[in-house]
Amino acid sequence: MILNDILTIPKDDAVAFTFFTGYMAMLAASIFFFFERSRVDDKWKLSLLVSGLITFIAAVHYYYMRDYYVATGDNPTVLRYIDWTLTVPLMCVEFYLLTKAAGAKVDLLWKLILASVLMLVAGYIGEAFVPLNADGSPSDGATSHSVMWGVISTIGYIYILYTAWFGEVAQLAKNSESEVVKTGVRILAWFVLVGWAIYPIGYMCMPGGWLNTAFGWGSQNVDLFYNIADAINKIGFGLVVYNIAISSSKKAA
Ligand SMILES: *C/C=C(C)/C=C/C=C(C)/C=C/C1=C(C)CCCC1(C)C
Repeated sequence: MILNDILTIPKDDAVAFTFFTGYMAMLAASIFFFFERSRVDDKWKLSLLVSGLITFIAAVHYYYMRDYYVATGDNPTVLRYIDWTLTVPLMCVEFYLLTKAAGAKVDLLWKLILASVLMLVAGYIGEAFVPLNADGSPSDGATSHSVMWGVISTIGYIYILYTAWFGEVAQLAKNSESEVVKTGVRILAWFVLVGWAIYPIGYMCMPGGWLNTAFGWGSQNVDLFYNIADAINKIGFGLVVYNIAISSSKKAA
């Protein structure tokens, strides 16, 4: 059944294309991070393991989301948010591990995780429970529902953004003795500012969303944006951490 569906992907289905390439890229990245662990100093091994876990967890979810999408043509919203609920907190762990040597405490990690849970739970309610008519078109309350939950979600996002740019993470990185950590954390903060901002664009493509009503961007574009953003953020984020680890490892020099 699945084989049959794969063979019948329409040539012009960009969303299906990003699901397939996204899956393979996540898997390849995981293998890369797991193998490269042996090349970095011991203190970096956990960071690389977490990078590999982020892309591996995503790969498993892409495997299912891909087939779900090809079989139904619908947004795999539940799988998407399960994936994010596991991977975004792990990205918070990366920030914590990088700034730990400069004095980061576990409560920094918990604050970041709480903010990401707020961001994701609100986003999930906004997407999964948007009021629709029987034919899938947005019903009366759809726009206000998605705007309200989108705004609540953005509060969590802004908290993380603030922490990475000006708050505790930024301060700790500034005090770090390592130049590599300083610039690395700054690059990760750019990922949070630019790469993560792609997700709300996808969110606004759902029925009743601004890009959907104003520009007619169909709801399949939700996944197009999410897939592109995931590739940039999960693999890119991991590569930055990898670069920090390799550059500051004596072994690799
Ligand atoms: C690997 C997955 C990542 C880095 C996912 C990040 C997701 C976001 C930054 C989502 C943000 C959202 C908003 C800021 C408002 C609208 C709802 C969301 C959940 C799409």
